[in-house]
This record gives sequence, C-alpha cells and structure tokens, in this order.
Amino acid sequence: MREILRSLGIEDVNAGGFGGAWTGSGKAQTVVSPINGEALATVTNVTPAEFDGILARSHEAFQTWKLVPAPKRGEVVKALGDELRRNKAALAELVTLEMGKTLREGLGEVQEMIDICDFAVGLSRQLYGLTMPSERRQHRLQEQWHPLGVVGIITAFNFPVAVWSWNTAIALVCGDTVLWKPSSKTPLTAIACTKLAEKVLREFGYDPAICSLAIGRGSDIGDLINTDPRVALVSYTGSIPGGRHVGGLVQQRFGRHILELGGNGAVIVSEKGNLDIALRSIYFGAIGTAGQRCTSTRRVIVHRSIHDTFLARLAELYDRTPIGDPRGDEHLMGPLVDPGAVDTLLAAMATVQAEGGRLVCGGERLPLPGGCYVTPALASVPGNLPIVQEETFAPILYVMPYDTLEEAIALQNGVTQGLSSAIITDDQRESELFLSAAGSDCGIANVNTGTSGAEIGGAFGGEKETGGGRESGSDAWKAYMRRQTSAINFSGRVELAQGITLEL
Ligand code: UN1
Repeated sequence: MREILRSLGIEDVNAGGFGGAWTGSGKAQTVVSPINGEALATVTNVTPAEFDGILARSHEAFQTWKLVPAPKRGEVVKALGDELRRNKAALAELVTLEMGKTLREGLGEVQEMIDICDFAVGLSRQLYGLTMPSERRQHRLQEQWHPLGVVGIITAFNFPVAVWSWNTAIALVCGDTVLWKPSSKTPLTAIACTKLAEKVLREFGYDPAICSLAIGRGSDIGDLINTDPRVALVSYTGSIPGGRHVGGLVQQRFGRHILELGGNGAVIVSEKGNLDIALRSIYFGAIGTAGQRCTSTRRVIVHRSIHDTFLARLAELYDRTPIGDPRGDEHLMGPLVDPGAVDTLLAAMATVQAEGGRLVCGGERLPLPGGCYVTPALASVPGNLPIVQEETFAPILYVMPYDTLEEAIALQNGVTQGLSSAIITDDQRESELFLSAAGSDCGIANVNTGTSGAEIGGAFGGEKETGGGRESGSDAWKAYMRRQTSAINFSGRVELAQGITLEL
C-alpha cells in the first residue's frame, strides 16, 4: 500500500491545495480505506484565504493559457494521457483503496481518463465554428469559439478521478484553466491526479496553476467557487439537493453551470428480449461500484409474463454474489464508501417494506473489517413507490411488472430523475418506440445493453432533476467555450439587416 501511495506522490501528510505551489494549513483529515478501516494518509484542507490565492493564480494562468494555440494545448493533454497510461495500475489501486470499488472497475475508470484525453487531443484541432450566409450583400457571418475562463470542477466520491478528467481534458484544449474541489471522501486520488498534471505542465514549461486544486468542505470551499465571478463555469457532480444549491448560487451571478446530479436508472425487460443479456446487464448495472454510480440500475420493469421467472433468476445470481476485498479479482462487489452508506441502505430496506414492497434477498450488513460491506438487495414492488423514486446510493434493485410497453415507458419516465435508461428487446418496433419522442425521457437511452458504463465519446448527462448538463464527448465542449458571432462587411457601403433603410 505504502508503495502505491509513494509512487503517486502521496506522503503521510499532504497539503490539500495547489495553485502553482502546494498549500493547505486548514483542518487535517485522515483518510480511511473502506476496505478495512485502515488509515491511508492525512490531508490538510485549504483555508478560505489560501483558496483565494489559488483562484487568483488559476485566473492569472488563464490569461496566458488562452493564448496558446489549441493544437498546442492538445499536446499537453496528449502527454497527460501518456502519464495516465504509465500510472494506470497505481492510480486504479489508489481509487480502490480510497473509495472501495473493485480493482477491475478502478482500472476501467482510469481507462476512461485515458480515453477522454485521446478524444480531447483530436478535438483540439476541431473546435469548429460555423459560417452562415448573410442576408446582406458582401457581408459574411461567422462564429468562433474562444476560451471561457476558470472552470470550477466539483466532483463526487464515486468516480473520484474520471469526472475530473472528463472536465479537465476538454477544458484544457478549450483554453480554460481548472480548479478542482474533489469530494472530501476522496482527496488522495485528487492529489495524485493534480501531481501528474503538475509534472506534465512543468515539463512543457507552462504555468502549473492551469490545473489547480482546493480540498475543503462544500459549505466553505465549494461555495467560494460557486459565488466567485472569477469562476466562469462550475461543473458539479453530486446529489440533487446539492445541485439545486450550486445551480442557484451560480445562476445568481449569471455564471455558467453543468449539473450532473442524481439518476434512477431503469431497464425495461421485454418478453421479446434476450434474457441472458438482460440478466447480465442488470446485474452489473445494479451491483457494479456497489450501486454507487449515478448510472446504476435501480429499477427493472419486466413484462408480467416473464416477471416471476426473471426475478427468481436474478435472486439466484444475487445470492451468490462474491463480496469482499475489492482488490481481489474473485470479488465482484466491494464495500460501500463508508458506514453511513450502509445505514442508508438499511433504512431504505425498512422503508420499502413499510410502503408495501417485498424484500426478495440481500440488504444485510456483513461482519467484515471496516463495517462497510453489505449484501446487494433485491425488492419486488408494484410500481414507483415513494422510496423507489429516491436515489438511494447503494445496491438496491426494485423489480416491478408491466403489461404494455406504453405502461413500461410511463413507469420508466415516472420519476423526477432523467439520466439513464435501457430496454432489452429483439423487437425493432419496441426499441424504436423506446428511442422515439414517445419513449425514454433520459439523457441516455440504451438498447440491449445496461444503464451504466457510458462511453466517453457521447455527451454524458441527463434531464429533469438530473440537472440538464452534458460533459465528456460529442459537442459537450461547447459549454467550456464562449461563442462569438461576427458580421463582417466588405461591401464598402452601409446596409442594415432586416431591410431597414437609413436615409441621411
Ligand atoms: C457517475 O456515476 O457519476 O456511465 C458517472 C458510467 C460511467 C460514469 C458514471 N462511465 O457508468
């Protein structure tokens, strides 16, 4: 363990702030692994005054970084991707140690970081603006995309490194600087990533404050990010109440935000679908990352004709879930992030039964070191009970029956969140209906694959209380730049638009 920490530059005590130099004289916290309760290292938070200095440096770094040609900025992101490739195993192990996801998922998370760097390198030569035909003679109408400013990135514990990279790789090629406030539950991975970025930026001779870091509580450091006009864009990943708070503050000052909030992923299993595909996708979607992804499968809406047999097959899989130390390849599910998450799961189990649901299996605390292990829970419910409408960030799967596809789609859409959804069917009419305007209302709608594991090439995010933001691939980069529209007159005359005449 020590070796992994050391190879990533993590000491026994670490300063939690970086703005070209490491600082952090605030409250110290000891990071404990959910794997076994072992102390990993100590981190000192930044004080509000230190935060102000870091933001000032990040803002100053923007003034020069924005002038570097985008393909040159892409070279830095390419080198960051290479650095991540070199450190993939160690970083994945640190992710596992700090938040408890299985090592194979930790490796997948670092792979997402590498993939987004590759994507961003290509993007650095493709920040295309449009030209449009002008309605006036000998005029040209065009748009350009310019760097925006400092991007504040506030991330959650469940993807402690990938979410930073989706934002950072894109922001950097767009000419922005980034200031990261990670979850207080996962500061070590944030320090490790910032050190990798620092190394790359120094090697190129750029200001290392381009990738800054400020570890502290959401209520102080987070709100300083949300309220400071020097932060042009706040990209926030977290809970719905958290997003409501962040969005309100950022909107007050007319800043920009990307909100990526709660999900309530559902899979519709048609009687015309391949049930092996359904089982595997639902099982991984529900127990992967111990149910702590925003894309986790939380609901299964299964055709009544196959409901009972499908539930029995799922229960059989659930019962033999290998649970334990996430570093071992033999375990498919590790611990939850902390003992509080276990309490949340147990409370939800009681609530679903009180509301008329039936517990099929699981939902118990396991007596393993650290106190963060549970058995994944499967509950049979008649529909979207109040507890089903909440995103309980734990491995609980609610299974409900449907009769018509229209009814299944209404159930799928009948929650306040709108992130991820899927249908398992071999009937093209069903899948097309699901993907049509009459279908899923989510930002992600998959066919014959589960709700989680979105690829970086697409834009990631969702609707309704999920917040509406998009990050990662496709044209999500546009949120990280400012658009400038120009009319250029080369006629030598004055001609007003909209046919207005001006006689002088
Ligand atoms: C999240 O849970 O916040 O689609 C992100 C997925 C991952 C990202 C999840 N690529 O499951």
